[in-house]
Amino acid sequence: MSRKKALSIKDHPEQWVEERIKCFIAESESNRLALDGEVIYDEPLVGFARGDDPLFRRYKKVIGKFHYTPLEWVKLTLDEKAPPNLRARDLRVIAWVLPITKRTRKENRMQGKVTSRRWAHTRLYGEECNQGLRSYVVSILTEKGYVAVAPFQSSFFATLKDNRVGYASNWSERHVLYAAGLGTFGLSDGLITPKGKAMRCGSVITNLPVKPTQRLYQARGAYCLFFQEGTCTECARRCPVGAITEEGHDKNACRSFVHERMGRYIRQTFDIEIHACGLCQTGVPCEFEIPG
Ligand code: B12
Ligand code: SF4
Ligand code: SF4
Repeated sequence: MSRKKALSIKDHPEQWVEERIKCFIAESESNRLALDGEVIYDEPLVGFARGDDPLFRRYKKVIGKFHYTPLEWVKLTLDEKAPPNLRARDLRVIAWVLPITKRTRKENRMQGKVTSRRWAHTRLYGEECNQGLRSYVVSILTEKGYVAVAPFQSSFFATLKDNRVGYASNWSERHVLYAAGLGTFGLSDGLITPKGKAMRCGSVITNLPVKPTQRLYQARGAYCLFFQEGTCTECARRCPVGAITEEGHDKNACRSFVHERMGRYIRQTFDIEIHACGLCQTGVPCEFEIPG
């Protein structure tokens, strides 16, 4: 990536990482839709959390014991290659938001019952780009001699159905972003960031000593109009299967629509193999900004 040279990793670790993530998204061919060659994501947002942030222990209660801490991820994934005596406080989590472009958001916004072609392509090829970014961040940090693990790419990563919280994973990237100061949860469960909710996200754990990003919120629903004022509920109106109500998000109804009905529809209509929906992420006040 060409804008690389200016900053030194030792003197400016935060800017060094942020610059590289932004360059990857600006320059990588993987950030282009095969449909028409247009970009998939706009400029990313980047944030950092401490490995010993008390939130990671709290997630063991909020999500479940199966949700690993950053230290557990490094030890499990690197095994004997993990530096001896590595402590939670030596670790940081790098997290990013990949905002979905205006054109793709607009196309999904026009839809009422089914997802749009560009949204489905973004789900498929945009996640490939996100995976490429996770690998890229791991490789540039490893090359510089730092520990780097992308839990989503670890053989220990798993999704599951828990008795209490329902569909979940052992590394929830939304919760990681919340810890890294990048956004708060909405009524729909979607994470609302300063670039809105129509986004995908990713994360890498490292021992590069970046300064944690300040969280400009106290409550997990701070950016959602429903949690703040009892108004809005536009995401509930947008959901074609009534999976969002004032009680929250029905993951079973959502998952069966997204994975089964939309999976079939996308295969038959767009000829690609992926499940997607995202109607509750577009045509809502939190689509591309913090509402209010
Ligand atoms: C499993 C999964 C699903 C499941 C369950 C979703 C869910 N709510 O967890 C299903 C199949 C339903 C699903 C659907 C979709 N998904 Co999905 N999914 C995941 C996956 C693989 C794991 C999510 C996870 O671990 N959840 C853990 C559970 C426990 O989270 P939760 O129930 O939402 O958490 C609540 C509680 O923790 C609660 N809470 C209670 N007390 C406290 C206290 C504190 C301090 C905090 C912080 C929170 C908290 O707040 C949370 C919100 O209500 C992630 C990828 C990843 N590894 O993170 C993508 C991910 C969440 N999905 C994503 C997307 C885009 C989608 C879809 C739009 C499909 C699409 N691509 O078109 C829909 C949207 C559904 C919705 N309304 O949000 C994005 C999220 C983007 C965003 N803006 O939020 C992710 C992060 C993928 C990515 N890498 O970008 N998904
Ligand atoms: S659409 Fe409204 S109620 Fe739903 S998450 Fe966004 S701000 Fe909250
Ligand atoms: S992703 Fe689709 S089905 Fe799931 S809650 Fe959002 S609008 Fe409803």
